[in-house]
Amino acid sequence: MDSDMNGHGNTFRLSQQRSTMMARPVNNNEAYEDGLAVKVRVKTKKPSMYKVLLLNDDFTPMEFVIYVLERVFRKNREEANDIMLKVHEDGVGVAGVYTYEVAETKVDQVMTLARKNEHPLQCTMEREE
Ligand code: TYC
Repeated sequence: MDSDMNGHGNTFRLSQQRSTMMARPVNNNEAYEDGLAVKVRVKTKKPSMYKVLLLNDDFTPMEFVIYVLERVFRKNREEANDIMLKVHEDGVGVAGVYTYEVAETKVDQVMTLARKNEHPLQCTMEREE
């Protein structure tokens, strides 16, 4: 055996010549038994996803919320308008769904823009089930 598939279409070459005294790659792609490399399955996990939520208030102008949705969440005018109205009517709405650090950055960007413009707009994140 000198190669194997990892289930994702990648071929790994497994060396049978590596002595037990030589440096080994530090990953989970190979296990060693009597100096022989054996392919092992690597468990991967999808990252948790986080909803970034906008909260309604009575003072932030609708146009500012639309601007935030376009600028921070890359929505087009129509999408931004729909999300803004949803928040206005229901009290809360999803601006987008991202991995943890991206969601955190978007929340920071919204809060910074809101503060700079002296609007009480609130933005939070919540893990998606
Ligand atoms: N309710 C606000 C108004 O009537 C508009 C608004 C929408 C504010 C969404 C915040 O997240 C928000 N001007």
